[in-house]
Amino acid sequence: MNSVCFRTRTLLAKAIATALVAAAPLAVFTPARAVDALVVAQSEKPTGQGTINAIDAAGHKLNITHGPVAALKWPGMTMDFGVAPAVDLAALKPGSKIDFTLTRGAGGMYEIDSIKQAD
Ligand SMILES: [Cu+2]
Repeated sequence: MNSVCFRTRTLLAKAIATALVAAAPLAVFTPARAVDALVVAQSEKPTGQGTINAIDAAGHKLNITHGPVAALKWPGMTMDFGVAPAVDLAALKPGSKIDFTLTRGAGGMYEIDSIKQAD
């Protein structure tokens, strides 16, 4: 092996090593993983805590004074929420403190889709 050939091989080896190091971080952000991360983010429901002021059983709605909903950048407020049909309102009472999750209903408005009594 002459010295020119040795030098070429050394440079080639260095180039391959550099390319592998450069490619490694990119492998973490393949399109497939980016899509996975997006799906996970979308499946995490906004959560809130509040106190029930009034229950509209016929309209399947609650009036709640809730704290900030960080995921939606909502401040605390008092408001009416539609409640998904699967949620049983019979066990709830005005004054109950609740943890709830939100999902976008058919009309695009957020509605409560799960309730857990917090007291
Ligand atoms: Cu609100």
